[in-house]
Amino acid sequence: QRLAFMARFRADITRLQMEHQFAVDEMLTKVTILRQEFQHLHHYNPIEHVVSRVKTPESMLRKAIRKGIDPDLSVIREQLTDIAGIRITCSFIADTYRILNTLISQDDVRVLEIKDYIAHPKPNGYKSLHAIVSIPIFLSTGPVDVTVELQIRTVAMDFWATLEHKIFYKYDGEVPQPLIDELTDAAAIAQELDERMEQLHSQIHGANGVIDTSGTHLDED
Ligand code: 0O2
Repeated sequence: QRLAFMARFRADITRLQMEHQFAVDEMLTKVTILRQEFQHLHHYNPIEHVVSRVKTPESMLRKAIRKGIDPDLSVIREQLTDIAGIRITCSFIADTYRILNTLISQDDVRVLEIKDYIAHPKPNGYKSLHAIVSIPIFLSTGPVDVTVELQIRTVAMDFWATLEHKIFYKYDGEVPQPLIDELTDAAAIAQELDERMEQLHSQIHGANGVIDTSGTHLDED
């Protein structure tokens, strides 16, 4: 009986994982379309790179336990909002908002929550736009709404967050104060870099950051 339960649980969690992978695939298609259309219309690509991942069953269960979520799969599906994650890295701050707004204004994308850590950075200096959205995927049994976490940030924010994440895990969350101070300082430098690059960009491409295609324009490459 226990073995039958385990087999069913494994089958169900694999299905949950698959559904989230389909949702990631749907969102990635949307991002690819935006990227190509933008390039075509404005001769400019606001997206530097995109990464995605779906949590493994082990990682889902670990996070559920850490967050005190009942390890029942229907509860995990509802309360673990980052089983499917997509991180979009943009060149400039204005692009992060532009990409987010374009994605969430699509009819089949339902916004569940937005956290603007760019306007309101975390105390450690972490900056990023986070959106929890729900999109339908169409299975043989009918449509299923699946939650996806979007993280959108600039290259400088991503550089900082990646290093901070490594340091956080290296010290198991107990990062020594001098390192925390260094990181906070580095976050301020990353912000300054973002602002200066954005200013340069608008000087070249106009205030809206998009190349004016009515006249001569600079090639992005
Ligand atoms: P991992 O290993 O990247 O998956 P949540 O833990 O998601 O339920 P929270 O903290 O309210 O709840 O969500 P939030 O603030 O939106 O953060 C979600 C994710 O953003 C994190 O996932 C990280 O990926 C990233 N993040 C948030 N804060 C920081 C930070 O200070 N530094 C870095 N480097 N990344 C951050 P996980 O599951 O915590 O981690």
